[in-house]
Amino acid sequence: MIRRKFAKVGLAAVAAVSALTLAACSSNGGGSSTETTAGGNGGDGDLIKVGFSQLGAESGWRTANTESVKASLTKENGIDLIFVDAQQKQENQIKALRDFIAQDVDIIAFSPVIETGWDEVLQEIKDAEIPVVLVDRTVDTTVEDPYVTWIGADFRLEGEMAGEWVKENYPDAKIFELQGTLGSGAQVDREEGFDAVVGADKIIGKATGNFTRAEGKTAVEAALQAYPDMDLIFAHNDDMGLGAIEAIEAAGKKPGEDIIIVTVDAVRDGLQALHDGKFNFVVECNPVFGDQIVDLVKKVYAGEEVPKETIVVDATFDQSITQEEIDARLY
Ligand code: GYE
Repeated sequence: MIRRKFAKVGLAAVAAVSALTLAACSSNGGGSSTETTAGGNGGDGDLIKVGFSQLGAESGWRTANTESVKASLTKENGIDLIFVDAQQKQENQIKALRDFIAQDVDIIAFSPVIETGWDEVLQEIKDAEIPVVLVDRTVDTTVEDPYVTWIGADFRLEGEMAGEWVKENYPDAKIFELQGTLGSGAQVDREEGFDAVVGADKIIGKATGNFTRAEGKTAVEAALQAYPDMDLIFAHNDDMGLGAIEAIEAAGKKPGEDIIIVTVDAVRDGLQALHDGKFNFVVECNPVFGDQIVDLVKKVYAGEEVPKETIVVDATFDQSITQEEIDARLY
């Protein structure tokens, strides 16, 4: 059977991200906990019951995305949210999805940790006739029409934008690529886009840091030994780039000067590192689209037409960024 890779950029509806005030909700401690929306009044009869399987709490991006989801999918907005954090484990996610089927939710929303391995559970969801709103990352499945709509970023374009800056500014760089979680849409597509622009021969080594600061640091410690002549790191997210800074400084080198660092996400800590001269270029990946998810959920529930894809638009930043710009950002 032909494998289909869904949620690739194509005839996408481009949606601008509207400003959203982040609620000061408590941060996600990472426990595989199930939470339901608090507050609200009266019976839940009119609310749309949404099971949301978040893949984890591995990065600043994910924390901001979770905050945005929780701030938007509220009873005030007509949603009864069941939120489950999978701690970056696919088996936890599959279990959460099955629990959502058992709870007979109206809509399932989820952000798949990796692209493959969903065939069975997606078929079960389909058999239960529960519509799926796919969030952030993509799936690669044999199931026909596995979701109604997908919202997320154009990861390939993000990789290409990073690559264009490197090609323009450091055409002879010896590049080490710090990959995100292997097999995730964000890793696969950023890598494809970046490598295609800079040329595979420019990349002297690759390793994964699983999108976390700690694993990014460990991977760069090893890379400094294995590839002593590397002079540029492309990290698939800010957190791993921040881990790289620690490893580089511990080795007595200057991040941003001895080793150029290019990252993706543009969370506040990443942009601060850029302003401080330790990162050199950052491609944005905006996590604040909870309000757009609500909009999609309501339309899907009402049986209205929705675009197959909604692309969250990204910008890029270099060291000319000001402190005021950083302070004004939502995440
Ligand atoms: O870039 C990274 C996170 O899927 C877009 O996941 C997301 C990525 C994001 O861990 O920081």
